[in-house]
Amino acid sequence: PFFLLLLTLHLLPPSSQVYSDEGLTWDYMACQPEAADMTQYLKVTLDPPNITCGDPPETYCALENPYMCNNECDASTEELAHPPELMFDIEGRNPTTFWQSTSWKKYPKALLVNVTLSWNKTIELTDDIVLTFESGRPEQMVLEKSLDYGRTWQPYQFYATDCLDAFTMEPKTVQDLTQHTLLDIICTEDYSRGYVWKYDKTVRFEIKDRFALFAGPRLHNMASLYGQLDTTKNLRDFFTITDLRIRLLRPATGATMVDENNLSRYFYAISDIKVQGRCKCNLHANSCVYDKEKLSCECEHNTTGPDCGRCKKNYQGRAWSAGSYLPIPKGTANICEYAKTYTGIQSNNEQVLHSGMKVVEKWVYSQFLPFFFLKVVQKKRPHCKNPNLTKCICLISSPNISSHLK
Ligand SMILES: *[C@@H]1O[C@H](CO)[C@@H](O)[C@H](O)[C@H]1NC(C)=O
Ligand SMILES: *[C@@H]1O[C@H](CO)[C@@H](O)[C@H](O)[C@H]1NC(C)=O
Ligand SMILES: *[C@@H]1O[C@H](CO)[C@@H](O)[C@H](O)[C@H]1NC(C)=O
Ligand SMILES: *[C@@H]1O[C@H](CO)[C@@H](O)[C@H](O)[C@H]1NC(C)=O
Ligand SMILES: *[C@@H]1O[C@H](CO)[C@@H](O)[C@H](O)[C@H]1NC(C)=O
Ligand SMILES: *[C@@H]1O[C@H](CO)[C@@H](O)[C@H](O)[C@H]1NC(C)=O
Ligand SMILES: *[C@@H]1O[C@H](CO)[C@@H](O)[C@H](O)[C@H]1NC(C)=O
Ligand SMILES: [Ca+2]
Repeated sequence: PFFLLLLTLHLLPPSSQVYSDEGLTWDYMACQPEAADMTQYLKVTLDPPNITCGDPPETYCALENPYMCNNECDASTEELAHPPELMFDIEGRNPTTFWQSTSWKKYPKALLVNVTLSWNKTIELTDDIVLTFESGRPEQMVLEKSLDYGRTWQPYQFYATDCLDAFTMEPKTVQDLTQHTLLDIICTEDYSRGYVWKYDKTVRFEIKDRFALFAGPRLHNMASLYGQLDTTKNLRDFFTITDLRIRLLRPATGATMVDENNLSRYFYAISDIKVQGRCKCNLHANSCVYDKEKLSCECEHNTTGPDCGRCKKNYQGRAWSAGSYLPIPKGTANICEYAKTYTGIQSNNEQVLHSGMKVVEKWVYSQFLPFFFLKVVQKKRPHCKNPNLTKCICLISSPNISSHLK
């Protein structure tokens, strides 16, 4: 009777109908934190570290007018400094606040800058990444991502005025992607081409257009998207990051050739970066807390770890698995089940086992069940036919513990 308790602890996540900008939609309230502005929780690193303008102070010219060189950058004066934090401050200030690099003094040597954003936590993107440039948009840049805290990097998207010339890639747009090519990494000319100092200042990585390939143009069919995310690890991983890197490779140079006599016209300046997402908690947490400069999931279902990626000690009654969006809309919690683990006991009860079963790791004892049982590894499920095995659970990693009790 006790073991029934183990099997009925699932709290199914509710679903609800919500109004959004796009009208009435279903929002599946699986056990996951709300999406939020993730720029509040990141650490920004520049490479080279001393690439921010103003030390020593310098004047720079407007790109559209080489005779307007009265702009000053001075790191030691607050009003004239352009530190990296100004990419993440509250918008709506006039004039805008922005980070700015030193100018392209070493032309024709490339002006290369990496802006790296690190969360030290796995994040799932939920909306477009949007970079707003105060200067012209770069003529060449790459957005990269890491899924392993910055050890390895993969490109997310290439951006250039001329994709063939810059990266030997055919220019594409997100509209060229299909469900089958969604994971393709493309080079786009949508956000660099032409001289658009005053008008279009943003560079995007289009998350929503990619979601729409499964969820429909106005994201009305989120069920279809969640279904896909649940069953396709590659797709889930595509939208998951721990770090982002903006590799700035060539600044805006305007309509004309680079003016070698006035290199103070060429630099990078970014006024805002938007990254919307949620902590990845493997559908085992409803909230994510920011404490001591660190994001972590508030794990439920007897799971633990920064991403709720494993079962708590004494809750390893079966193998850990992520929660599931399926069946929609309720999902499945996949909680970790109680099983107190003793590692020290060398029992001689081995003879109670079927021949052909291999004992591994350790003896396991459940407080709820008044007997020992064994953790065993076997490809096929054992059948416990031996009438002498009255109190043996043959395969405790099965979710169906009760069916093994004879
Ligand atoms: C920045 O650092 C690099 C290498 O450490 C050095 O070569 C360069 O002169 C420095 N630039 C400035 C503006 O201080
Ligand atoms: C750059 O332009 C400014 C503004 O006209 C001018 O004063 C300066 O001499 C120019 N620099 C060079 C090297 O031509
Ligand atoms: C920027 O990052 C890339 C890899 O992501 C690395 O190869 C490069 O050395 C870094 N630094 C600069 C200044 O580009
Ligand atoms: C990242 O988080 C881990 C804990 O999950 C912590 O031990 C580590 O110091 C953090 N690293 C940085 C660079 O903050
Ligand atoms: C184990 O998980 C269940 C279901 O989430 C929860 O009710 C219970 O409190 C958890 N137990 C512990 C010790 O965390
Ligand atoms: C069960 O145990 C009895 C006596 O302990 C023994 O005679 C019998 O052969 C055993 N049955 C099997 C299938 O091992
Ligand atoms: C779980 O146990 C029940 C009852 O013994 C059985 O009908 C069902 O097929 C089992 N499910 C699995 C996945 O083994
Ligand atoms: Ca700003």
